[in-house]
Amino acid sequence: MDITTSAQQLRFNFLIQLTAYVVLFINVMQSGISEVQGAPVRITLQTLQNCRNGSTFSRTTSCCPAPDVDLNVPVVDFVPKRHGVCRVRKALQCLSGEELRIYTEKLTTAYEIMRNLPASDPRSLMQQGRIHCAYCTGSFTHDGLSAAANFTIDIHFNWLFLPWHRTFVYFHERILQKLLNDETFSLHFWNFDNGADATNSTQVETEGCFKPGHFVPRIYNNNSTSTFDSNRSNRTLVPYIVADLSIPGAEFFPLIPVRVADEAVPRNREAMRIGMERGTIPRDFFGVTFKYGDVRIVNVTSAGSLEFQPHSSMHRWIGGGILLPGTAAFDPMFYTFHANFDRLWHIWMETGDNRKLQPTDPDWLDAEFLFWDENQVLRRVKVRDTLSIGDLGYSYEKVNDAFWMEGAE
Ligand SMILES: [Cu+2]
Repeated sequence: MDITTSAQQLRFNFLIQLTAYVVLFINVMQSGISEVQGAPVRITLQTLQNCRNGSTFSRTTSCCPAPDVDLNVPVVDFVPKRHGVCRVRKALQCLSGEELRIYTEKLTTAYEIMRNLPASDPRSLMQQGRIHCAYCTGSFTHDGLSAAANFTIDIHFNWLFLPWHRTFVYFHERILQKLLNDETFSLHFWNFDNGADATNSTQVETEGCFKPGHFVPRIYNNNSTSTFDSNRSNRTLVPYIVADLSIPGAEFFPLIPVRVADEAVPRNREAMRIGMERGTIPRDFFGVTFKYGDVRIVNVTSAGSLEFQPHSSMHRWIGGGILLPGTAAFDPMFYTFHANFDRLWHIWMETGDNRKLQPTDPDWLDAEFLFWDENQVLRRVKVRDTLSIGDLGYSYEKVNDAFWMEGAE
């Protein structure tokens, strides 16, 4: 490259940078962002009423509440049940005998009822799927700001991911309980991170469940029951294929290779170690901040370590409807696999001094969402109310958590 070309290149780079600053300045002036920074995200009735079509991977989505869902209703503050009976969410692969028979019957009955509720009922599977879709396709806009300028809200790729999904699964579980008229019912979890061979485990004699959980739970794979969804990828139908927790983006298309267990298990162990790393600042595990007045983030590298991987990988591996945020929560499998991410967040918090790295910023603690409860009452939930699963009335069965931590620092 000669000197003239270098000088031209420098001028060109300078002009590009100058243009970017001018565009940024205009955006800031138009949005009034300087006045609104430093406030928590708030989903209000107004946010719901201003819901609009969103988009995911260039496809338009229509996920706003159905027109006959009444949005002129009182909103009731959510208070965690601090003294309720503590239920245990168990590892699906460890249910057997009569317990498995009863659980299968309850789970499939609940989803059958949920699928058959009218579309106007926010507890229907259709509306449950739409709620997740609306929260992750830019359908909601920060109150008072412009959707056209991209001031829309996403609960992925930022610090809202963990608390929002915990609360979503929590209310989904309460709805299942109500449909069954059984307050003791728990949404058991897909323990996909557990690739341990029980016979090799040093902990086999201690309390807990040590069976490998990295296969698709059979209870969700019976095509004659309500927990099945024919949209999933074909690989989920093949018995005893190990789920892949570390699919690089480059393998997204056209086909994700099927890895044999000998290859998949060590890869998964490594993916879990990285996903569950302590990190050094809150951003590492929880993701970047997202506050009122921020433009929507759609960049996976902004996610916390657990969301980045294995979460995104699992969405790709299951595939079909679960591949895309707009359609993921129409499949009952979404809720059991997200229960496991909820459990992993809980385990992370209980490990060493990780708890010190949980954000203390009031803009995270006071961020608030709206969810319909089991009685179709709209509940306002703040992030600070979701931070203890004990307060929410459940715990997780102990499984071979140490499997993927073995050998870690
Ligand atoms: Cu997800």
